[in-house]
Amino acid sequence: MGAELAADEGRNAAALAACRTLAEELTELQFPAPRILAFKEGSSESRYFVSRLIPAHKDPPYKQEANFHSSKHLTTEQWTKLKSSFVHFDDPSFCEWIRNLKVVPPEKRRSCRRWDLNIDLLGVIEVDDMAGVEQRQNKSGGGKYFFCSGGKKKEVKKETGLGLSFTKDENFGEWYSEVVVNGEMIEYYDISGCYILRPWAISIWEIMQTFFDAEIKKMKVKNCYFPLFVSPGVLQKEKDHIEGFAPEVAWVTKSGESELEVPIAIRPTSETVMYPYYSKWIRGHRDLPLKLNQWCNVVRWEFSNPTPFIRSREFLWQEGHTAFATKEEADTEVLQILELYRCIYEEFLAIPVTKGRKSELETFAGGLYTTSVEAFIPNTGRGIQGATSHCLGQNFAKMFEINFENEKGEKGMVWQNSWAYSTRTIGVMVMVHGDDKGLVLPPKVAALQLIVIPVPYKDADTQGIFDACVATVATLSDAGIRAEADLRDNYSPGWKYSNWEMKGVPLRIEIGPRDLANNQVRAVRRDNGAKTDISRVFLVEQVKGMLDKIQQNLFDVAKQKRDACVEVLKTWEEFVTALGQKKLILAPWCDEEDVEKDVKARTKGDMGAAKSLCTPFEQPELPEGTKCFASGKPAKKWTYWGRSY
Ligand code: 87F
Repeated sequence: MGAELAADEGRNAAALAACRTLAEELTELQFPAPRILAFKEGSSESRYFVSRLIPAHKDPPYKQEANFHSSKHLTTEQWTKLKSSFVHFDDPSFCEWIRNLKVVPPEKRRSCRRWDLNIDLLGVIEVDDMAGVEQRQNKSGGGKYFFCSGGKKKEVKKETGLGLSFTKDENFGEWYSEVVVNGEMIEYYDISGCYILRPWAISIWEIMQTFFDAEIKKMKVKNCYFPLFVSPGVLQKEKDHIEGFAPEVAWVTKSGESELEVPIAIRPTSETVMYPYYSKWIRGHRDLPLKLNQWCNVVRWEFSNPTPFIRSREFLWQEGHTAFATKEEADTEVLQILELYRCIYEEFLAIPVTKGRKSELETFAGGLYTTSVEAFIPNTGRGIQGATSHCLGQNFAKMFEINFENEKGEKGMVWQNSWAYSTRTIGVMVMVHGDDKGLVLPPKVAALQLIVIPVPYKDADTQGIFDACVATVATLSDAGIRAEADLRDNYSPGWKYSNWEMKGVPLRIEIGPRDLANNQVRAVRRDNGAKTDISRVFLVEQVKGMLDKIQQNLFDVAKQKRDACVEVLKTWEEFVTALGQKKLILAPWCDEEDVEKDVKARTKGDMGAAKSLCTPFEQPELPEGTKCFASGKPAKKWTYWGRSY
């Protein structure tokens, strides 16, 4: 057990030792020995742990009992004491004590092979044990420690409570973390910044993938798969471009106990993996264009605030890499792909985006120019890059010697593009549409577009109602609607309503005795709660119509909210005020890199600096003599600015 702990300060060492003694006393007769868990602030472990404690003191008694079996036996007084000992994850004192632990992270604790096992054991934490820890903590005068005893792993009762403990408006960050878990999109994992994508999320990804894959195939793009690993040699070749990204590259340095002779990198993107082979495969003009795409995972070892889907250390994406004989062909493709990205956001995810060009500072260092679709999250007032389509020019062709011979026998260098969208799309969708009841899925991407729930009151013809539910699903499925019935007999209709609302299913159909008698069903929309009775005679048309309306309404509402945040302004004072009000700013700009750097420097702070998001292709009129909002020099274009993810 000792090997599982490390503390680098006397005070912490003493506190941890006291904690260890207590754990030993309490589990004296148990085998194997107890383990003590000490978490780093903000690590996925601490988050996982705390997310199981914090809801507990806010939840109704039945939920508390489900999480902490022995809480049933507590007196009111003991309850009060216990509740007051929990601290909020975002409470500074909580952060402070976690910081005080100064625990050596798992990577460095060579002897601890099973950090994951510890997490697994979190389910056995008992209220009585916690009380014991509290006592000892007072004596030692150290921080607070949580421990759980190993060995006697108990079944944790399935959580029965529904609902979210945070609202979207009051605590957006916590709301998001909770909604992606309770909506069954992700599960936290014991490596910070890595998340399990559950079927509910993957099905959304697959629907977008099916669309995009078919579209790029129409453009004659072919799928391929290149290895996950990158040799340091080729990575070095691109060193000018990789320079800024270097800290994010993850390396494999060992196999078993032996050090690799040459460490290998894990792809953060595949330019350096693919282009040496483009050089080999492209010889003459007949080998062009070469248009390849791969659906894969990439790893970027981010250090700032990991967020499921939005900023994770491993994510899924498609990366397209194409090579052409002429710049014109490359230019055309950049925009064709960007249009597909707009389509994914606006038509599938019902999220309004702006197409535009990135500033010099925000352009991919290896590229010639970068275009993007940009979304906006009104709650946080932050812009978010939705997807990028780059024209790489001939930079990589030079580096990797991707040359070809044209019809006249002259040597030329290829023109290249690269483009990608990732699972970030799903996070943006959750942030934009989710509400205080949970996820809200646009029908076009929902694995399940409609859920049928039987509502059998006492003495009702239960079998008749169940049969009507099954028949309704059959009719809808035959018409191509993704529908299922929730016929579980261990949950009440009310529980099922909340459960499917949490998961964001766009439309719910309830069938009760009255509906059965009238040959109708009741439809309830997830987006606005509207209830409509539908005759079973017109079921398919009506449901199709409603799903279309929901899709459109989600987009319209999201657009209204985004547009309400746009502030068109012309001066620095207005800019600073608007930034403070979480606005998406459209301002005239001189388009100079130094001025953007200056804007960043002048807006630096806790919330992060403002930067240019994009110069929209659709430009409002720029009257002669308009000045740049930041430098006062003549403005060249209207550009969107704001804080961003
Ligand atoms: C992180 C580590 C190493 C972004 C990185 O956008 C390298 C990189 O090159 C890196 N993060 N990038 C830029 C990626 C550019 C480009 N790659 C292909 C795309 C689209 C798909």
